[in-house]
Amino acid sequence: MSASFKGYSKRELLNIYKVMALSRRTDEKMLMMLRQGKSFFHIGAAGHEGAQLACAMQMNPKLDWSYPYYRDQTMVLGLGMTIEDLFLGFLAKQADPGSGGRQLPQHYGKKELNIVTQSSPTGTQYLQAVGTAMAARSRGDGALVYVSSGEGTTSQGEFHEALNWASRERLPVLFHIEDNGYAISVPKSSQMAEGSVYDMVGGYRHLKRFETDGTDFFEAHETFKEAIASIRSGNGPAIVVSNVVRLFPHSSSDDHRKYRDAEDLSEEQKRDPIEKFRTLCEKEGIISSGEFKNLWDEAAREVDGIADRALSAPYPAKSEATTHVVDDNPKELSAPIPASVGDEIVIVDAINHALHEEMTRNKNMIIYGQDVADGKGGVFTATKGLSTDFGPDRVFNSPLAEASIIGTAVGAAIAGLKPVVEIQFGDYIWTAMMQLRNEVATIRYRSNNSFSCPMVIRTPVGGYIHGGLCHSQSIEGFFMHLPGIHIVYPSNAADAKGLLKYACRINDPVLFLEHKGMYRQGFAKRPEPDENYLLPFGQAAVVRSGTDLTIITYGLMVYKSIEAAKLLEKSHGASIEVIDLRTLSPLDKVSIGRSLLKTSKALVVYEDSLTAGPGAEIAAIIAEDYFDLLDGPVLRVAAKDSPVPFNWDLEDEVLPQTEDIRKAAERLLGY
Ligand SMILES: Cc1ncc(C[n+]2csc(CCOP(=O)(O)OP(=O)(O)O)c2C)c(N)n1
Ligand SMILES: [Mg+2]
Repeated sequence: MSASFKGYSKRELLNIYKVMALSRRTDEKMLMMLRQGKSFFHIGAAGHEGAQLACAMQMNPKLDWSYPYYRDQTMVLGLGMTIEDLFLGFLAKQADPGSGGRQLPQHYGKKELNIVTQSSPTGTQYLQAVGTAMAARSRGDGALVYVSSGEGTTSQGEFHEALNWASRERLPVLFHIEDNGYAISVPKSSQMAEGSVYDMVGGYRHLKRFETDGTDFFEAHETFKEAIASIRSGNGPAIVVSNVVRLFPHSSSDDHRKYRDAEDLSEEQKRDPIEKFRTLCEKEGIISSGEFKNLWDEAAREVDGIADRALSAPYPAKSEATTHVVDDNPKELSAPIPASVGDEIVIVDAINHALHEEMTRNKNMIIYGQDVADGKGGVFTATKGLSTDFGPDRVFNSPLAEASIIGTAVGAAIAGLKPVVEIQFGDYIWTAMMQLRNEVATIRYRSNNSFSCPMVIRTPVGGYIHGGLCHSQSIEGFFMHLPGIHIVYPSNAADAKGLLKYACRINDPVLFLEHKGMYRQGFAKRPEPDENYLLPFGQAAVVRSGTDLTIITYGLMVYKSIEAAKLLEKSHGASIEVIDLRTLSPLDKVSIGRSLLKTSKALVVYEDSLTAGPGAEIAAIIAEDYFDLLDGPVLRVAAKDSPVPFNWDLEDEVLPQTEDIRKAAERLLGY
């Protein structure tokens, strides 16, 4: 009997077997508990254990980061999560380290092990891993970043965007594709041209490619050793395609007999990685079948005991259902009155100066987006001079891919950088919508406050510039519906500076909307506040006071509303108050109420299209909270429910005009 096999001592081999057995026994136990109605979802690792453990054993969770997908149970066990952690998550208990019971089971996360909170969309993890690798490189700490998915997920565009970015910058990312041949019921042949993911990604320069039999622990271990060594020696990213088997249906909601025949299923069983490992060791004579049997049974007993303890752990309190949507305890940051002011500046320069000051102050801040670097300095010159002053490591052009910009910013923010990124036009933010809706907005909530992704997303919006359908959009209505992201929309240079600096300092994501038609307008010029000026969110400004009617508005509509108010003062002697909301989330309801106490009449004016737009929400708030104050209906003036056309006469028809506001206010004054 040999004392070692393939370089592993007997004790090491037994440990490897034990972890794989614990993982499999956990899958089995969870499925049984599911049938007993103790939880509602399970997605198993059975068949993937060998490749996962082979990788995890060679990572350093104190230094390295990982973005494991839902099938990576043996991976996270190998990194140091406990069986108890897994059951607390499965049973949605308060002490679940991933999410405190907020997320579905098998959505891993554990701060102490650098296992980053995972969500459900297939593929969003890839760009985040790239962003974390950017942060690791900027720190120079030698960390590598693991990210994984199944083979089906490699059809997602974000997978390819991540490979493109990582290989272009030679970032230390380990891509692990666990190819089990199916994406739920869809076979690989319906995902890609014949061959393997290995072949498909052959065009990315600087990407080291490996393919391995992931059901053979020993082979996979050798493969990962080579891949990890290559990354650690600074060669850039590597991809390992592990050919594995999916021994259970896709999840507890699936029955694979509907789409896989009996022969296919029994062939898969022959490649069970745990059985393979056992047979190899037994054949070698290093471990006896009795010893394996003992370990297998012991694993079941251990899992049973842990599951029982987890069952009696407390659930989260109902009162906690909506905590941590945003930072519940933000630090006091306020200098709402400028200590001094300088020359008058336009909005785009106020933004540029705010960025400059914050970059000087915060060494972790980085700026990127399309065309942001000098000579161009942004298509509207908002970032002019910044790459020259702060260097290409901190201010740089991104590839032309919005999901890449937001996805990498998530990963960079999670790892401690402060990304302040630009989406060149709000009209093109939609390619990043999955990242925004299911990642940026939910990371704090879903991780039960363990992770957050404080970042600023600046983007020009709005019309009146003959920009046609895709350079005129107002996007705030979509985002006001989204808990977890602050929305800022300044109307003048002083506010723009104070609000942007505040956005750069807080611990939450901020969508910072800049009306491109106002960037250089004289009417939005203001004396420049000093560098300590911070304008906190949720504080509307009364920009014109009055007693007969309140116009609630923001952005460019502030000026059209003031014009309309002046016209009605002249024609009717009306005294109209105009409130500039300045931020749409949070929304300053108190200032609206205070004004209605005087005027009893509310007109909401916004550039976004009418239906289900910001005005719908504001009107509903007024109806709910201030109905008793009202002396007339709440009216709205907004863009028509139409795309914004290029032809300037048509554009004028669609977008709200001073005359529309004047008419609506006149009607309301008649009540
Ligand atoms: C963006 C998105 N689309 C669809 C789904 C539903 N879904 C969850 S897993 C899955 C299949 C993934 O297959 P694969 O990447 O091969 O991984 P496997 O489950 O086989 O390990 C699908 C379609 C999802 N979660 N996210
Ligand atoms: Mg698959």
